[in-house]
Amino acid sequence: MTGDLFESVADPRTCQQSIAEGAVLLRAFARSVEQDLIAALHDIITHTPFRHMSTRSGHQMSVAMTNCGDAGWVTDRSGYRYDGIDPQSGKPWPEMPSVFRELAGRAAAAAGFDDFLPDACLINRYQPGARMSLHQDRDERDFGNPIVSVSLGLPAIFLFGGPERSDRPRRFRLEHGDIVVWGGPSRLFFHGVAPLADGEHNLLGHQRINLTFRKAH
Ligand code: MD3
Ligand code: FE
Repeated sequence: MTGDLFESVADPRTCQQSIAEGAVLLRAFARSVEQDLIAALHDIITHTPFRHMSTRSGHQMSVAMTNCGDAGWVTDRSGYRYDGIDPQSGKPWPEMPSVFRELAGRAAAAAGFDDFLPDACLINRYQPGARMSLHQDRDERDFGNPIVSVSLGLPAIFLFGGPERSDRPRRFRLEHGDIVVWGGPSRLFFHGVAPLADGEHNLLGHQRINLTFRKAH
């Protein structure tokens, strides 16, 4: 009986904070399903392993990536795009697990975006030293849809700029279980991730995993 009572209330570690117009940080929001997320992630990477993609300019990214869902984000010498087929296997990306889809939907709703139905989940793996330089996410069809990001494993310093590349970024430490919903004007803000510091996370070891849920098409 007490179990039911406790399960019906929010995780006391969670809290909600607006960090820019349309951007909401949900601390520890993913913690309640962390085991299921990690189990689903392990299953995905047996089918479509992490790989270091190359940019159009031919540079290999320090972040390793894979995808699940109907569309996956890929980059190669022809540029950036969403593709239904994993170029490495020649097969469709694994289906988006319901625990992923439902978590993204609940987070979006908590931030005020109802009926978010992502068709793409880009999965980023940071090992110590890996980083992501300042960029905008503009490969999706409709910028009216938010992007939902879920941080797992080691903490990272997230760099959050503004609408211009030259806007000085603010720094946020994103920890295991934190979710950020990026909608409204913040959807097109420049952002990046500082080089990952080494450490050991009790569930994921020497790495950080970031899931970004998108409506690509
Ligand atoms: C702000 N990933 O995959 S997630 C990316 O931690 C990406 O792996 C970073 O940037 C990561 O494109 C940051 C947070 C994030 C994702 C998308 C955004 C922040 C965003 C889109 C617009 C504004
Ligand atoms: Fe991004």
